[in-house]
Amino acid sequence: MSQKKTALITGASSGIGRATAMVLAQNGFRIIAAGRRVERLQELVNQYGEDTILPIAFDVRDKVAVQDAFTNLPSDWSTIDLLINNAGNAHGLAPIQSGDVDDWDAMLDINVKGLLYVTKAVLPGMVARKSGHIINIGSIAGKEAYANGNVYCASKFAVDALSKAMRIDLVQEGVKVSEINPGAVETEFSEVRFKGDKERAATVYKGYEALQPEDIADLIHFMVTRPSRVNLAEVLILPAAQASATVMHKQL
Ligand code: NDP
Ligand code: 8X3
Repeated sequence: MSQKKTALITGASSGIGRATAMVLAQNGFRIIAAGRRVERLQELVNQYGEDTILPIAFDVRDKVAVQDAFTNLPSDWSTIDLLINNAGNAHGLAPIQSGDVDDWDAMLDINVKGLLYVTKAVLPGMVARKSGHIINIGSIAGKEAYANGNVYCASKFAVDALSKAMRIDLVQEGVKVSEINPGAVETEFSEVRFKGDKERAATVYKGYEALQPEDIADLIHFMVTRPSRVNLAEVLILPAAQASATVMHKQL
């Protein structure tokens, strides 16, 4: 049995999740890398080896597929020490009166219900062992609503509420719950939000230095390597040029 800690990272095929998989793999963790794009997950296996990366594919919206993926984990990967609930995206940026209900469904189903399904599958082992750490990736959008952000903000406010509530419920079970709330991070996030419009996505990160996914990965590595008595419960991490959800010092 491996002495290394095992981290399950959702959304490991891109952006923050992928960078976190890489930083933790480089620092002695084994990673269960989850996402839908298996070819992206396979790249991690090619880079770090199959003893270090186990790719698993499921859509977090599919609660049966999520549960099956965990039930069918190889036995030497079934002890999960660290869960990073990262999979998520914004879909669209529109006033509530003209929002697309399919976009609303996607954001609530992925960012909120998907996080719950994965957590539900992983928690029994952590509770039985009285040990574990869950890190939820929220957002500054879960702290401040902004124009046209409506349902995405609501989904991240829900992540904020769930993180606080999970911390309360799980404190007596020996499971730590932490939340990271990033400002603007340059990933595929805006490409997804603007449905593949790369030009529009690029404007989000123009005129200032956005956070890079590695900045969040480094923070996660710091958080998970503190002494067991320490829980960095909630961290707001912004680009130096960002002061709030909407105040950005841009030099265009
Ligand atoms: P990316 O678009 O680069 O990555 C999103 C990840 O989520 C991908 O790996 C994607 O994998 C996965 N994902 C999306 N939908 C599903 C699904 N239905 N089932 C399984 N996996 C899914 O964006 P980021 O890295 O920026 O986003 C990661 C998290 O960080 C999100 O929760 C986001 O809300 C949050 N965040 C991002 C910020 C930013 O400015 N970028 C700021 C604050 C928070 P695949 O498509 O392969 O399934
Ligand atoms: C992503 C950051 O400000 O675009 O959560 O909502 S923001």
